Amino acid sequence: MTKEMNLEERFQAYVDGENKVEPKDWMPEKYRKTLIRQISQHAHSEVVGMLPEANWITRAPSLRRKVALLAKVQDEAGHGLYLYSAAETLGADRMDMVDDLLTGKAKYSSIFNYPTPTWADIGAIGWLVDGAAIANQVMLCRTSYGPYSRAMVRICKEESFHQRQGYEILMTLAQGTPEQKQMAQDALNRWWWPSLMMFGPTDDNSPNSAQSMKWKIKRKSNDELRQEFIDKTIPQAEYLGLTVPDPDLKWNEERGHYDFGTIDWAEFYQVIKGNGKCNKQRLRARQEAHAKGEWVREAANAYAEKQAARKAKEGSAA
Ligand code: BYC
Repeated sequence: MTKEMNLEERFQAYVDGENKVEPKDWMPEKYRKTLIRQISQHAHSEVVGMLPEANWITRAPSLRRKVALLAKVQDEAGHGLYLYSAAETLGADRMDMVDDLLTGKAKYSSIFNYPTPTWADIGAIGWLVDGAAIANQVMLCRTSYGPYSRAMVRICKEESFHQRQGYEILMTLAQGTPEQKQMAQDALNRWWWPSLMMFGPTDDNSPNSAQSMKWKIKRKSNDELRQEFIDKTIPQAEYLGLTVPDPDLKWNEERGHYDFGTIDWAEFYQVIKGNGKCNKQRLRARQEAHAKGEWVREAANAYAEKQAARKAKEGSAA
């Protein structure tokens, strides 16, 4: 690096050299803000993402299914915590982030605003939603911000178990009675298109992508990841004997990828504006959980204050 390079150029050269940015390193303010935005949205998604599945814990069809689902939902709480911590390393305040979620100011993934009317939806979430999350998060393991990339390595390992858990539920249903197979098909019909929306708007409508790719926060574009997910998932649907609800879906020999139909972007923007089927229900559930946890926060703060007072006393006595 030459001496004449300004800070931003040095930063870009550092990132281009595949070096990880750590919390105390200098970084452009916009890089920091972009990461706080993305990581906090990701954390909120994990926390809200517990709700559609938690809805089925008490109704899981067997003890084995219940244990696996319980473990998955607990993992998601853990992912939320790693991610809030990663955002804190950038100077974000956890209570502010939580407030932004509870007041509806912050975004979280559109996918969690859809209902889970049957047990097959739990299979579809694991297979498709966690499958889409893995496609997105494998590239985030190589994101330029160190704490985020390290959190992602651990999260991806757990997501792989989640995906298998969901696929196995659907495999059992798909090999069951005609009614069970229909249940699996209906869940695929409900979750297919919303899963494709998880990757975000098309590249030409994604305001944040170009800069995030330049800074290597994102390593692949929304459209690239969506295509990878589709190519990987269609053979899995065929193995289940289920039909993806897209009449335009066709293997394109020339491109070496599946062509697919048009995503309903009007629906996507309605959902992220707060007008999806379950947005209000999800926020209400988070607000209620937060209110019920008040005594835990109070107790934790009281303990922390007591410890701090004891340390101060010991310090002054020494
Ligand atoms: N839903 O310029 P773009 C999980 C927003 S949780 C809602 O392309 P970016 C799991 C976007 O935020 C999965 N909003 O943005 C948990 C931006 O709005 P602002 C969550 C969306 O950031 C439990 C605007 O649209 N995964 O795995 O470059 C159970 C323009 O978009 C969505 C992550 O969060 C959406 N789908 O790219 C099971 C991964 N898409 O902030 C599973 C980390 C876009 O400008 N995040 N928007 O107002 C990312 O990789 C990126 O943030 C995105 C979007 C690919 C999502």
